[in-house]
Amino acid sequence: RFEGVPMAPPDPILGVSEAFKADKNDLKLNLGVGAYRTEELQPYVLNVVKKAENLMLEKGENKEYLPIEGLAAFNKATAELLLGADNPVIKQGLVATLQSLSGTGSLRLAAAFIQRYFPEAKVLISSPTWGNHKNIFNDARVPWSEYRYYDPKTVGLDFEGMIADIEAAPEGSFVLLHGCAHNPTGIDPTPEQWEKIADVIQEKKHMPFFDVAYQGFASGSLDEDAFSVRLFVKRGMEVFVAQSYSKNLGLYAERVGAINVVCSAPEVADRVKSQLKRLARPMYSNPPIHGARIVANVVGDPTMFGEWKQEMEQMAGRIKNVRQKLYDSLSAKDKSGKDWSFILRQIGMFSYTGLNKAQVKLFLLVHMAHAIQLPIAH
Ligand code: PLP
Ligand code: TYF
Repeated sequence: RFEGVPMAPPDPILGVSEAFKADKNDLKLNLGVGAYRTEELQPYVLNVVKKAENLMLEKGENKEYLPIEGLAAFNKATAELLLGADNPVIKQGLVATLQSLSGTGSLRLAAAFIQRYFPEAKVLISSPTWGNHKNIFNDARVPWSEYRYYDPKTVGLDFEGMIADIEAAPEGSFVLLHGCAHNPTGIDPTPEQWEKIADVIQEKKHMPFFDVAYQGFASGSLDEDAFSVRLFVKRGMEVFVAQSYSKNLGLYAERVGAINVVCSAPEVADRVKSQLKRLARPMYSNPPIHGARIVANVVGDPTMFGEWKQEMEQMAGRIKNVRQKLYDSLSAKDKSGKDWSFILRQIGMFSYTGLNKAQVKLFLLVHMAHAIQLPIAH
């Protein structure tokens, strides 16, 4: 029966990791997977996470099932981190929050919700975007199209193109936006541009749909990185937000995240939440407890919360530092007079160099040759 199953293509990001493992060169660096490494190239478990885990072990918490919507303390903490603890929409009960399987699982749940309750709607995604976005909407049978985002001429944002494409989309489309630190370009709109984006989305009665995978990890500040989402919420708009704790708390493999839906009335939020639960139940029944407890314990304890913010700042700072070094060495070595400052304007763990395939190959060849001290004809 299974003979007819064809081989699936490998995941492009995981493919790079496999090639990396197989490579014997000492100077190899894996620039594919979005996972933070220390200066010594090692994976990093945050001290505050270890501390929270030790406390959890001491307390001897059990492993009983969570309810479908997840850990209540986590859901409260995650909505407050996203929107600000004193945001009126929280006080008014307008936010439906469901713990889900990290960023990816939360996006997938949101996609299932769109497919079920807005079967006519289309999702607009940026060109380019994180590769998995297309897979998620394809598998959920949600039609999508792209809006212009990256401008190769400036290695910056094609803002006019973006606005024009969002404007031209059918009324009531879902517009997927990266809350901060756009993956893969590292190019974010300015605060003024965010205002204009909100204007068009509001005029066209579109639904803003944020993917927030890097809150606090991009700038080092949880509040600064939530600026875009809070701007839309402040306008009284309904907003969809998927959150992930993979990067900012280094919980990659624990699968901790949430879907938040800011609604127009508390009854609406209750109904939306009930339907999200109904979708989650036959998919995975309920989410994992360990990472959710870590988040709830860290955020719920002022000392640990402070320590987390410090470690987040350190990670964001190191990434900015690496970015500066890349800029400095490119500027020093490149005699063509090209302006590389776009590298400094990008944010987060991804960077677009603006180099084409042939240039990247030459760049690698020259660097490898220098490193292993081979003579090379430039
Ligand atoms: N969204 C974006 C833009 C990402 O870059 C990532 C991870 O790289 C995710 C979502 C989902 O990550 P996870 O499922 O580990 O939370
Ligand atoms: O896209 C990323 O960077 C993360 C890492 O099979 C990842 O989602 C990539 C591929 C994969 C699992 C995780």
